Amino acid sequence: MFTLFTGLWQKFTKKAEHTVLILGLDGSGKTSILNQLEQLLFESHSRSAEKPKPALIIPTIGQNSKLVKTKHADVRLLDLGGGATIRNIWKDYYNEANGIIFVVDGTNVERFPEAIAEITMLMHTISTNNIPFLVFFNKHDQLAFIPSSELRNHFEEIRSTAPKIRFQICSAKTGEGLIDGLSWLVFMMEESKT
Ligand SMILES: Nc1nc2c(ncn2[C@@H]2O[C@H](COP(=O)(O)OP(=O)(O)OP(=O)(O)O)[C@@H](O)[C@H]2O)c(=O)[nH]1
Ligand SMILES: [Mg+2]
Repeated sequence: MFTLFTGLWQKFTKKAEHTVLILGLDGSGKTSILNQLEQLLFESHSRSAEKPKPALIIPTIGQNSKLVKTKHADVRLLDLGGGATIRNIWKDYYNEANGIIFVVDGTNVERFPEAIAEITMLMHTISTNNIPFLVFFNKHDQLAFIPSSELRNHFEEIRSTAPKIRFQICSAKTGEGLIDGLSWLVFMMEESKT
């Protein structure tokens, strides 16, 4: 009886855990975003404890994984390498995904077509009708960042193909936009659960 009760109690009180894949071309800033999010959420949860040391950022071969705690859910963030030859591992993780973050380097207009091609392929492979899809336009702190009206022109077609999609300008360097984007994603993942 006691076990049954504690089991039920845990079921109703335990926070949900979601898995989010962080995808995007090499050099777009996925690992930097992962580290900055960890830092920002760590600061908001434990002010007194020692801060984690920022990791040395090198191109990712394979994956980096971190569990971050938000108010409503725990989120396992999986940052997968974006190099052209590593991208074929992405599909091995699609089944685990409750949400997708796709990172675009907002300063690199020459690579927008490549990013759009990867997003289109992703949308054909996984059901983005159910899975919320957050596009981070990263590196807003840089002068070379493409104006938002121009970004919209390039990526508008993608926005119209997925119902649960959000475009978010951000900077992994300053932290701008990261929590807003992640909060939206958690909200959408919680909503899809019910
Ligand atoms: N100024 C600026 N630089 C950034 C930002 N985000 C990432 N960078 C830089 O961009 C470079 C690539 O960043 P990474 O985080 O390694 O990119 P990645 O997407 O993980 O790359 P891969 O692991 O190769 O797929 C690094 O030199 C970062 O310091 C940002 O918001 N602003
Ligand atoms: Mg990386």
